[in-house]
Amino acid sequence: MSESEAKPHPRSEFADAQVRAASRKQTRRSFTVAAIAAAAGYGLYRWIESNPKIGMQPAALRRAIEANAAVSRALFNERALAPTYPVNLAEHLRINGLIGLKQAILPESWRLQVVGVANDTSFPQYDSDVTAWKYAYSRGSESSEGDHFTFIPPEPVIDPIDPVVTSSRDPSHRYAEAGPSKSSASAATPGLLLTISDITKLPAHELVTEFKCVEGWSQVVQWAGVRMLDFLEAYPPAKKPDGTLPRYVYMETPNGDYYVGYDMAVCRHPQTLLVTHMAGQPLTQLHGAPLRLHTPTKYGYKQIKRIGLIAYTDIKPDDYWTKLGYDWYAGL
Ligand SMILES: Nc1nc2c(c(=O)[nH]1)N[C@H]1C(S)=C(S)[C@@H](COP(=O)(O)O)O[C@H]1N2
Ligand SMILES: [Mo]
Repeated sequence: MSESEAKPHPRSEFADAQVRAASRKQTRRSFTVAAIAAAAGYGLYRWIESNPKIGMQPAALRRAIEANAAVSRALFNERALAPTYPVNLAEHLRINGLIGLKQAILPESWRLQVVGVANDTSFPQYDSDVTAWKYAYSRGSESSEGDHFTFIPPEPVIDPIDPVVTSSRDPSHRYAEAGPSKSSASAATPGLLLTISDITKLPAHELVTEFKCVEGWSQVVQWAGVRMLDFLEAYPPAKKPDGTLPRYVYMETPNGDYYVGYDMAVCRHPQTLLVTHMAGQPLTQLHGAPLRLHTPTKYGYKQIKRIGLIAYTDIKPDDYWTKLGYDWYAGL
């Protein structure tokens, strides 16, 4: 990590050029806004990069993030696009954060539970209790979870001969540091159980963006999948009795260990993807197979790997890292 800090990043120059080109098209007023916000964001980024030892905890960093989030919320239209990059600048994303990925999941056992869809009973994928779905995991050693700091363990090997079928809440299960989510779907929640092909039949999209972790590293990554916007159109949220739409989207891993809450606006952002492929390859287990979320508008901790549940809700959802003191918005 340290050697890459010293090098000038070709992608920074590219981003600068892109920002300049985009800015010329904007009005003078929005140019000023973008420039102020970019300066604020760059300042924070430099501060993080120059900090010799960033863990997930320093209070100063947390305050800076909160201030930055307030600035970006005040200045940025939620739809402002993040810079994209030529694919030749894409790197291999490191593995970071294994909460909810303890055991390899058997891909054919994966379903996406979707809660809060309009007219859900009219879908062939309707199920009267999506929480009863049983995911299958491979037997084998557990990777050390709870250690959020960067380490690259070997990919767990799936043993197709001897799978262990567990419910999503097996009794031996112990929660990671932040504890259980308050926003998990309770038993007997109706909804849809989608297969991966229900998702990949939506229009395919590719995106090369910068992925930024709050710990102070970033990488340019080539993502492919479907837009969350298209998912929301295919499986639209039910309106509330007053005719308005729920304001939030909640997502969690199949075992409920990792969970993230999003504003509906973030999910409607055209660069928010439900990702199935990285660097032209299907996602690996530790990168969140078969489905993860990417949004270049938020830090990495808002980009959940191995999504098991998507729920539309009007109650601000629980969020793993927010419980441990991080900003809920995590905006960039
Ligand atoms: N299920 C799950 N998703 C997660 C995490 C995690 O621990 N578990 N960590 C988050 C954080 S902090 C980061 S930086 C990215 C890392 O993604 P990567 O391992 O593919 O680099 O995943 C995010 N999504
Ligand atoms: Mo992260």
